[in-house]
Amino acid sequence: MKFKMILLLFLLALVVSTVNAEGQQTCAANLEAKCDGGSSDGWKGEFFPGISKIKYEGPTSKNPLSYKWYNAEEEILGKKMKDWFRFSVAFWHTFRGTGADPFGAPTKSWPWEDGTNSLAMAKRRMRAHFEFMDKLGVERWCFHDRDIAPDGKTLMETNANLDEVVALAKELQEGNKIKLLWGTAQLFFHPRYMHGAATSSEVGVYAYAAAQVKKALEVTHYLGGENYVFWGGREGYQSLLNTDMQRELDHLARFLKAAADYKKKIGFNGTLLIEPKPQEPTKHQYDWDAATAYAFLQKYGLLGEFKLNIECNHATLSGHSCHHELETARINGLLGNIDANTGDPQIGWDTDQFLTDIGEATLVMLSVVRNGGIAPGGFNFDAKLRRESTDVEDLFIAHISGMDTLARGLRNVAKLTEDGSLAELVRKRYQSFDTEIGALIEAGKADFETLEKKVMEWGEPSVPSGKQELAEMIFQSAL
Ligand code: XUL
Ligand code: CO
Repeated sequence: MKFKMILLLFLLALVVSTVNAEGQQTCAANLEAKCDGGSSDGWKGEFFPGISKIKYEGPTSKNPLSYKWYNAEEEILGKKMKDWFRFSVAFWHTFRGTGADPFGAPTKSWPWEDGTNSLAMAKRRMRAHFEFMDKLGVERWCFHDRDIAPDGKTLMETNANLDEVVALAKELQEGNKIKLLWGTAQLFFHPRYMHGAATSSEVGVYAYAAAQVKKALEVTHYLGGENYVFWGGREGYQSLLNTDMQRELDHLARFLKAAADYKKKIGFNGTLLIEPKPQEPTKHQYDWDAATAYAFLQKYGLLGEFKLNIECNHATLSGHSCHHELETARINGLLGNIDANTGDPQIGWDTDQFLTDIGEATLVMLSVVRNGGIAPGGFNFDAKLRRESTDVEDLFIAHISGMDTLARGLRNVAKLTEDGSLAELVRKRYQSFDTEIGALIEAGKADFETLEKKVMEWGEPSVPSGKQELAEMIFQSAL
């Protein structure tokens, strides 16, 4: 009996710490008083006193707090590096990530945190965030509504909390020449969204989600956001036995159409982006991958209203490479933004690590360069420190390393472009279509009778080597 009691208490503690640690988005009951906050956030001086502005020192530098490959103002392939990347810090990972996982408590205790989810704490955290970006030299950021401001007891109170923090963010943006890459609504943390938001079986939840997105679009617009993201974390199912998939997808389409209409109504010109992910937290998420999202947009007449935000770790979860997802988005005119991160080849879930693989970064940049860049999108570091990385300077090192890796990717693409042999290999591979009959086929003017006649005339076609190993050799030589 005693053992059962201890086990019950242990499980209860685990659930409470997991819920708090995952996001700390809800005011804990015992902190009610502090949740009301005060107007002053009670923090004086710098948040990162030992760290000065991060500078480019070149590849020979041994200083971990310097850029070795990312040189913001340097021109590569006709554009400044900073304009190719338009890097962004993800507020949720960098300033709300605690290191907690389903098996363990938070590991990070940043000096500016007071353990509450109060409004005063939200403001102090926002000031720390802007100092971080300024020192890093990153000019953009992204947020979820509930990362930056605490929930109130009613939607009205929650919106008022958000307005207060957003007003401070606007002031800090102007003072630091920092822009908002995108905003989004957090439609997955609160228990009301357990069956989904736009795809919930409950009409009240659908309506609540709509009200939340309405407000998130308004504040994103107010902050001059360049994009707005829809990641449907709980828009999916755990079992088809209790799910009306057709009805849920229809609801999702109605919801997105209403969002596109509201965007126009308030004069917001940012791009609306759908972020595909195959699963986690649901067993199946409706925006499985870029091709699924494309088919959905096409079916519901939403092409032209939305583009895609491709996240590398989501790509690998769906069984594709990041390069595949980027190319699928690119060739369909849907490449809108990149959530720059990577997964772990031995782990099956969304580890959200900073991308440090130079080969992968080069493939990513091949797509971006072919696309002519991704503005008004950018590279948002939807990536977090490992649980065991607990120094404040690790936040800087992680971003520097991610930026340097992508910068190396861009430099490698410049080498490949200058060399030209990879493009030439691909051109040659398809040159049989650069003929009269090839042109007819590509123009949709070659019927089967014409082609049969050609085969009678030509006989057996010649089939040359695909030269994959040569392509790989050329690619490797640029790394
Ligand atoms: C979750 C994820 C989200 C979205 C924004 O896997 O990537 O953080 O980027 O909601
Ligand atoms: Co993401």
